Amino acid sequence: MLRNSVPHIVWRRVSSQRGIALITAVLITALIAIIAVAMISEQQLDIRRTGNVLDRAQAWQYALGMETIARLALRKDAENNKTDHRMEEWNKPVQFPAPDGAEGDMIGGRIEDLQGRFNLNNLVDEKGNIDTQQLQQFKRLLTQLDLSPGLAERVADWIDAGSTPHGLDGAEDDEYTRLDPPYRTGNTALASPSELLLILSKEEYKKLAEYVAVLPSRKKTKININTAPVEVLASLEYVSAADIDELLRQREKLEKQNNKGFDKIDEVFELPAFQALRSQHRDFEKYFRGCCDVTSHFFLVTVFAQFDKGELTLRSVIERSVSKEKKVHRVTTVLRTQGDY
Ligand SMILES: [Ca+2]
Ligand SMILES: [Ca+2]
Repeated sequence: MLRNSVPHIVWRRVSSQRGIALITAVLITALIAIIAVAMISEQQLDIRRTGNVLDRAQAWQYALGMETIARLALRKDAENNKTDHRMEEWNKPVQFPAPDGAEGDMIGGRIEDLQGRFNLNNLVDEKGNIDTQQLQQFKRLLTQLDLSPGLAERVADWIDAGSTPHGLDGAEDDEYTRLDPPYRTGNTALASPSELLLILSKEEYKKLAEYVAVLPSRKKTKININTAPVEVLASLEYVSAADIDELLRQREKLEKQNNKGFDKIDEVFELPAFQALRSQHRDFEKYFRGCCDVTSHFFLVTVFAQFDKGELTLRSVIERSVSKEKKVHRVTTVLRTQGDY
C-alpha cells in the first residue's frame, strides 16, 4: 500500500505545480498584454502630441510668412504713393489654401489702418500730463458709442504720471488696490488696448476695442480721414454730424469714381461745410491740420493660419517710417501677439 501510494502523491504534486505554472504563465501573459496596450496607447498619444506640435509650428511659420508678405505690401505701397485710403491693395483681405497643405488647410490675413482709430496714448503728453483736448475728444468718442464719457478720465489716469484722480470719474491706485486681487495703475503709456480690461468692464471694452489703438509713438499721432469710421471722425472738435456726413459723402465719391481717397487735407477745406467751419472758428484749420492726415504709419496685420490640427491667429502691429533722406521706407514689427491686440 505504502509503496503504491508514493507515486500517486508525487503525481498529484507535479500536477498541482503544473497548474500553478499555467496560471502564472497566463497572468504574466495578461500582464505583458496590459503593459503592451498601455505602451501603445502612450505611444499613440505621443505621436498625436508631436503631430499637434508640428502642425502648430507649421501654422506659426505660415503666419510669420504672411506677416512678411503684409510688410512687403505696405513698403511697396509707400514707394508708390503718399496717401493711404481704403481702395488700396493692402486694404483687401486675402485667403488661400496653404501651400503643400492637406485639404482644408488655409492661410489668410488682413491689414487695418490703426490711424483710423483714436490713439489712447495721445491722452497723455510726453511729460506724462493729460492732454485736455484729446481727453475731450475721447469723451466724445465714448458718447458716440453709448458709453459713459467719464471712462475717459479713468483711462487717462491709468496712463498719466500723476497719482491724483482726474475729475469726478478718475481712478488711481487708491481704487485698484482695494480690488481683489489688488493691482496698481500703469502710470505710463499703454502697450496694448487689451490693458483696458484692467480699467473698464468687459462689455465696455468690447464696445470700444475696434475704435481705439495704442501706438508706440512719442509724438501725438494723427487720424487718417481716409480710413477713420464715422464714430472716430465725429469725435473731432468743432464738427457736427452734418459736417462729417459731407466729408464722408465726398470720401465715398472719390472711392467710387476715382478709386482713391483725399490726396491732401486741403481738399477737405474746399467742402462747403468745412469752409463754413473755417470762417466760424479761427482755430479750426490749425486744429484740423494738427490732428488729421491722409497718410498712416501704423497698421494692424491679422493673420489666420490652419494646418491640419494646428491653427492660430497672429496679430502684429507694423510701423512704417521713412528714412531722413526720404528714400528708404522702413517697415518693422513693433508688437506681435496671439491674443487680443
Ligand atoms: Ca498708400
Ligand atoms: Ca496716473
